[in-house]
Amino acid sequence: MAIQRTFSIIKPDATARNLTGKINAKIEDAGLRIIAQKRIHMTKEQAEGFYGVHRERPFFNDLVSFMISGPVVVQVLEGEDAIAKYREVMGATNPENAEPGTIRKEFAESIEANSVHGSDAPETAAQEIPFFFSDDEIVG
Ligand code: RTP
Ligand code: MG
Repeated sequence: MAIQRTFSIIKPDATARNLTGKINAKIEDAGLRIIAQKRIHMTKEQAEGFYGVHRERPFFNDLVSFMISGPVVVQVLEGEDAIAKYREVMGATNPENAEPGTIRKEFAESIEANSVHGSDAPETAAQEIPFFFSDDEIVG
């Protein structure tokens, strides 16, 4: 399996509970390297653009409101099979269905306030990384 990059967000529910370090430990323990990271407060326009694929979904407005409700930490992760590996470390979207030991099982509050985002495919990662990072902010 090739070395890949994936895009991650530590969501407002997690930053509010001061969980950035604990989540980063799970990422690093899985063998993924944090090669870019910054704490930002997303604008409404950024959140709407980032989640544009979900525009028609019933939860879109709530999701945008949630993502701008507090600071987030955006990251680029690098490692072997990073996209699928991070999805595994995250656990299922709904924490009730997440495997023990995953970030969402341990930390998520609900299907919406589920602590982390991770790209779901190479094409998604290739769009999401430059949405928040310029090349010189990523140090592999
Ligand atoms: P993410 O994009 O954040 O990594 O999560 P995901 O792939 O596991 O889930 P996705 O289907 O892409 O949904 C994006 C985010 O929208 C919120 N959501 N709310 N209220 C609901 O039924 C509902 N469903 C999804 C979650 O924050 C989810 O992560
Ligand atoms: Mg998704």
